[in-house]
Amino acid sequence: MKRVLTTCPYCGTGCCFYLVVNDQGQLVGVEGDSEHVVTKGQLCVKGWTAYQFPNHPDRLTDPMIRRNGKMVKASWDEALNLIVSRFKDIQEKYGTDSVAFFSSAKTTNEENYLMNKLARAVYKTNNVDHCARLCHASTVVGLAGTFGSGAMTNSISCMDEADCFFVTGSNTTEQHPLIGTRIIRRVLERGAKLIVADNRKIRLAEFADLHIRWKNGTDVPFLNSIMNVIISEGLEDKEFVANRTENYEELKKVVANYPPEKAAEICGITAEEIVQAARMFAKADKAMIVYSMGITQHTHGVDNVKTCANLVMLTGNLGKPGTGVNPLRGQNNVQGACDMGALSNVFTGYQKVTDAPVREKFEKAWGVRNLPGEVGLTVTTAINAAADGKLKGLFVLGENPMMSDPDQNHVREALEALDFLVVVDIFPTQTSELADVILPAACYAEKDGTFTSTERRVQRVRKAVDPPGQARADWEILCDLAKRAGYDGMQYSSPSEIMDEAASVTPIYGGISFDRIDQVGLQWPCPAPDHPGTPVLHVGKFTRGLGLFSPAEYIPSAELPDAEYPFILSTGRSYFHFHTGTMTRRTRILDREQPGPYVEMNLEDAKELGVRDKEWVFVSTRRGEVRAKALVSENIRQGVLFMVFHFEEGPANLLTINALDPVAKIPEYKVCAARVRRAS
Ligand SMILES: Nc1nc2c(c(=O)[nH]1)N[C@H]1C(S)=C(S)[C@@H](COP(=O)(O)OP(=O)(O)OC[C@H]3O[C@@H](n4cnc5c(=O)[nH]c(N)nc54)[C@H](O)[C@@H]3O)O[C@H]1N2
Ligand SMILES: Nc1nc2c(c(=O)[nH]1)N[C@H]1C(S)=C(S)[C@@H](COP(=O)(O)OP(=O)(O)OC[C@H]3O[C@@H](n4cnc5c(=O)[nH]c(N)nc54)[C@H](O)[C@@H]3O)O[C@H]1N2
Ligand code: SF4
Ligand SMILES: [Mo]
Repeated sequence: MKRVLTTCPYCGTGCCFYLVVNDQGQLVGVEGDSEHVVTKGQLCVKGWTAYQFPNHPDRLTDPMIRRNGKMVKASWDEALNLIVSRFKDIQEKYGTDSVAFFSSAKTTNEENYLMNKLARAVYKTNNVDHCARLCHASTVVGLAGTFGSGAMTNSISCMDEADCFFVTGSNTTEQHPLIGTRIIRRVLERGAKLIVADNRKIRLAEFADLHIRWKNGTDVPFLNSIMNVIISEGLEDKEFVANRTENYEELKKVVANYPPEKAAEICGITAEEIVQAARMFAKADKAMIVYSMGITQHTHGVDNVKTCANLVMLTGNLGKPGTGVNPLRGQNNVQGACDMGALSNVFTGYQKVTDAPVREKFEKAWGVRNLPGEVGLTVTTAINAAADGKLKGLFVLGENPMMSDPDQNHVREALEALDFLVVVDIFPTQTSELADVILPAACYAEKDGTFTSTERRVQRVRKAVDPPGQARADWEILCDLAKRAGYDGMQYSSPSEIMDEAASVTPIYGGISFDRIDQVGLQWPCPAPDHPGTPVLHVGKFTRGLGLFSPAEYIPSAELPDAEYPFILSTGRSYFHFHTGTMTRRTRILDREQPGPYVEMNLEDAKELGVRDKEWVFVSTRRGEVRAKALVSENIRQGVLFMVFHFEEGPANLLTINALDPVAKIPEYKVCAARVRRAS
């Protein structure tokens, strides 16, 4: 038996574990890493079972090409040459920006760096993006605007020092289990206060001092009103506001419009709840906000994020342990994919494509001329452009937009309108069904590299076994493709060499190398080889200098309930499955625990519709209709439905609305109007 230390391929918590390999070179188990700095050997059920899916017989093993409408096996030579020639034809016929690249938060930093390089240096387009667009795009924009850096301000271990947690729009125990248990431990063992704002009775709510169940989409008036109370009771941190921030007068003016009585009415709660939350948060010595998709996935997602930042600045909870604005990043490497420039507006380290000196630096480093200076298409706007016939070629590596993007019929229409679609994945997916070329990739257990966790910690991923059949690591595929496209600046002998190059052009990663993170990962910013990494951001000074109060007014969600569609439909995830289910639905234990689509609904609503628990219902919106099992309880607010997007046979994204935040371009997954009827 061999044990290989690596990092979990599921969520952004960043637990590390040993993959156990038998003498036939097969993965047979997982062992916790008791030395791990953050989680000390603990894992959730997805981590414990992460050795199973790589062995699944459905793994892609050969390149495939569509011939006369059918997918047939092909050689790597044929498949890669076809991609090069079709992309060349498309760009010649329709222009440089008629092709786009979707990168992947499932793949390594090194692979995301290469996607950013392939799109920009070889194909001369900024049309490169990834699922952060569907996830924390609002965070990246909102916190960059207020603080100057769009990442989690503090560390996971900081939670052991907090006196008050404000958890909003994060189902922490299910989605970031090892962070959820950490919060519970602090509450139970040290009496830290816990405010949970979620209209579902999530597990954390059982431990909360205050559980607030307002209407989805009303975070801005709720948080503004909390600040209104803090200011009117003189509970703000006057010294912090005076010395570390700007634009306070503007904030005061805006939050003055949200007295508790008025906000309570918009939010569907009591004024008393707002006052209590305000006092609890402001009076704590060290308080932090922990948030996730409930805050970001709205047409006013950036406003939500900025409003969270305002509250934390107002109470002086920044730049020290136990505090901060802590957006929990979702995918195992979504932080890293952003850091490595898989975003349509920035190169690595958030260096803007619109800055001429930045472009010059990358032109020199990559040995190319004329890097494009206009912001490219995002995952969401690329799909729209394809539907409009403006985007003709799409290269999707490690994403499944058919199941994860909003409004599935629209996505299908868009992908079918393309001239040429390439999918690189480890399994066949709903997206690869529409592809012209499919390339088989090695999974996390079959390659070397690094992932960056939610707390900005760069950690090693190590090869434990060989990939199945002809499958190759994404980085090898990308290098081969670049060479065939006539670019000789993308040849590497190992991922370590790729990281060295990425570090040399990325100040926040400047001191990171495989040698340094061999045993313990480092947290960026880590600008130099002797820098110890940075557990807490904005100590003494914000990245942008002063913190910028950025007040926002309430803007209602794009589609609200009416007589025809009387419910708010909200979507998200569950403990046992991950996203579009490609990996967890191929893991026995997980699939057994949760075998199919369901919709959570309130008991009173169910009574009125004559729906019983576990009965099949149809949920419909203006976009489509889905069959799911009703889960009836008091765990969800009346008038609200909740569905997960894991199941192909009941795809929540057939129902969701393609409405975007105007700046972040993130979809409104958390609110649309729906109705329910019995299926029999
Ligand atoms: N098991 C598992 N773990 C995962 C994932 C997975 O698919 N499965 N995915 C990973 C990824 S990529 C991500 S981004 C994270 C996401 O992690 P979370 O954001 O924690 O998960 P969600 O279920 O999307 O939504 C969180 C909560 O937001 C609440 N909510 C809905 N509407 C609103 C609103 O208007 N305002 C507020 N404040 N809250 C609202 C919902 O009731 C829900 O409980 O999880 C990561 N971890
Ligand atoms: N309705 C609704 N929709 C949502 C959300 C929501 O809350 N509600 N949340 C959104 C969020 S936060 C996110 S992050 C997105 C996620 O959206 P996606 O990223 O599209 O979803 P995943 O299922 O994680 O897709 C990852 C793909 O990568 C493949 N893969 C895994 N490892 C590798 C590898 O090493 N190499 C390659 N090449 N492929 C690999 C997997 O098989 C899978 O097909 O979904 C979004 N969609
Ligand atoms: S908490 Fe996240 S990183 Fe840790 S084992 Fe579970 S899925 Fe993996
Ligand atoms: Mo996400």
